[in-house]
Amino acid sequence: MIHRFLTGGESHGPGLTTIVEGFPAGLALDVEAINHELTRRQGGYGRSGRQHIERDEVQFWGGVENGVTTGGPIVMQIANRDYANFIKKEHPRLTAPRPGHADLVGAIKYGYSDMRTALERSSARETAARTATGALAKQLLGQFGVKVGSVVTEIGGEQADVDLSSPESLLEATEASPVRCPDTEATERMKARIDYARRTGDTLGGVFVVWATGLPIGLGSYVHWDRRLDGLLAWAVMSIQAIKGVEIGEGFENARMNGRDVHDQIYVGERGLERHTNRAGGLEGGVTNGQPLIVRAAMKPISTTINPLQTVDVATGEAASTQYQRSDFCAVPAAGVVGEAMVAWILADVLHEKLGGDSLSEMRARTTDDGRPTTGSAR
Ligand code: EPS
Repeated sequence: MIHRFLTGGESHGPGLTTIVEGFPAGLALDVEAINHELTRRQGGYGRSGRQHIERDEVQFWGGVENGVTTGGPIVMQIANRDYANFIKKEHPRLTAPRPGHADLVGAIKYGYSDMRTALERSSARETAARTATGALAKQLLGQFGVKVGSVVTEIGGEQADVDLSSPESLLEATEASPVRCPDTEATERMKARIDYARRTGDTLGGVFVVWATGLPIGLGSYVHWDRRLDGLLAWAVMSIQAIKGVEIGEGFENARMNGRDVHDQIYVGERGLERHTNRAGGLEGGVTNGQPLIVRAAMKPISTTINPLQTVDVATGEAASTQYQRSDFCAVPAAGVVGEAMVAWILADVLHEKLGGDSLSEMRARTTDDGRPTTGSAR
């Protein structure tokens, strides 16, 4: 991969830092747009009170001069406002691990006597840093006509009927929905389901779809396993906290159907080679095929529940109940925004790989006037 990024920081530490390496020089950054992505991630019905404390904004500490990337490592920081509250209080040792969280495995792996240390770094607070990173990637992709968005299609078993055939048309309705679902009737059902979970001291997961449009044919490769774009996308999206399943296109449904009904048949249309369907989700052989990219992800319910779960206090060896820590009831709408960030990150990388160059102008030199790569013809 050409691009790399690392994040550092804890949920209740002073803040989060991201270092982005390999990004091209010469990209004029829209900082407001990055902050807008951070605000989108903070929203969604069912979030915890923590989001009333935080007001995520990015500060640049390197790699940008007069608002333009230099090609050097881009260093971004996001402050944790809750840090000031956190350090004022005593925090009892956490010794009764929450099933489903990293509490137990983290404490055993790193030898902590207080599981809070595992909680702090494993927390999904870290996704704020990923979102800022993905916002950079989105801006690079935007230079080449690629758009990335997401929709929530399911929360707590409440499903929406969402037509993904021209995903950009869903943007307005999605952003207007408090659960980021373009189906207004399903939005109400999802909200009611979240209200019920809140009343019963429970949490919910769900499903979201990340889409990308404007992708040229030929990003990714089939020549090696670690260059297949479907694998890279699954890796990136699966790495998001609480994501337990990733599907490209209609992956699982296709597995139950006949091949003749699954494969997206090709014909010559107004825009050249066209397809009647997009069940492959925009990838064939781990390579973009010019159709919209469709990546679906399943998020498990948040593992911190008001009504306790059975556990063991590892300090005493006795049976115990989990202690409630402030948390979200449902973070699927926010996870969709993080999913966009991770998908954008991977797509920006394979686009840079395709076009080459150390600067935006060198990348542009390999494109036509409408931003498409100059290479790539079957004849
Ligand atoms: C999280 C627990 C909660 C969430 C947090 C993720 O933190 P707190 O205990 O401070 O309320 O709010 O998510 C964020 C802070 C965020 O910005 O998304 C966890 O355990 O993963």
